[in-house]
Amino acid sequence: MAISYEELTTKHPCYALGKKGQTGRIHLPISPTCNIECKFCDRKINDYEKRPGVASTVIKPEEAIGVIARSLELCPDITVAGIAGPGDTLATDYALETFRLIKSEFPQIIKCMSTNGLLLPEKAKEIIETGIDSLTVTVNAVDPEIEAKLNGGILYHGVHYTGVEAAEILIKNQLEGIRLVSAAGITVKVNTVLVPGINDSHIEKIAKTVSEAGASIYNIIPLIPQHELSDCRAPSCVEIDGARQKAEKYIDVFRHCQRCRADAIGVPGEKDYGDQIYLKRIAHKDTFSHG
Ligand code: CLF
Ligand code: SF4
Repeated sequence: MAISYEELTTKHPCYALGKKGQTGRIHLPISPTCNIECKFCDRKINDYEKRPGVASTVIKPEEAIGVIARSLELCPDITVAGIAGPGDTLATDYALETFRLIKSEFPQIIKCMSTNGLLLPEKAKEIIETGIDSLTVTVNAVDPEIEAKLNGGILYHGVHYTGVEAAEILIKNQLEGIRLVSAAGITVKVNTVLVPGINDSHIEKIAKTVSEAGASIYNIIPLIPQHELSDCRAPSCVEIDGARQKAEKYIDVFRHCQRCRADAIGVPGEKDYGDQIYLKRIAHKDTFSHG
């Protein structure tokens, strides 16, 4: 049985309501490839950028166990093992394979998975059987016309779809997947990248729709302009706060997101141990986040 939402709010740093959580998470950079084309995403392997989609290296499922053991020694506050990239966790089988290993080696660790949701309906049964405790789905729009401005295309069952057609498939699968997974008792969090001028007046609709589908908590992540959306601007603090207040009418809102790298280790927003476990990180550069 997956850990309850109530328990997650005290044991999982990304489900903390009110003040920032004090527990830690380890991100395992297991999933190398992606099956959709977010226009703000620039996936990279490097040591210096601090944002989702970036990792120093990609590791194999069997390497994850040693990585977790070393991380727990360095940071005993870690309660969560998350997989959030650098690509999509369902585009390959590595993430679910890794979670099965974690379940037998570290049964006390919360298993947290993040996905774009394209393959969620067909993988829901396996996710439930694997014993995932918390699932994040990134939903940037529930209107295909808006989603098409944020995502160029999808590769779905060997066919490349683009524009509104791609967006319709993606949104349908995300919502159906959220329904299936949440109905099995797994807590679902939804992340939305807030992009001024594209989805900023659509946040209320997303929050209402995902809440009705079964999501428990919502995380609005400010865009860091890059890639095809490099001409967009980042939302201001006032805009982010306004969006959160609108969403809160329908669903609990998480407010402490740190826009983590796919190989972050430690308590979010505090010391990061990733450079002691993975490759050495040599510099820092501000960039974008997709959650
Ligand atoms: Fe990682 Fe994401 Fe799990 Fe957290 S991060 S897979 S839910 S363990 Fe957390 Fe980092 Fe924000 Fe993500 S602070 S980017 S919301
Ligand atoms: Fe894939 Fe995530 Fe990048 Fe979107 S943001 S293209 S889901 S890796």
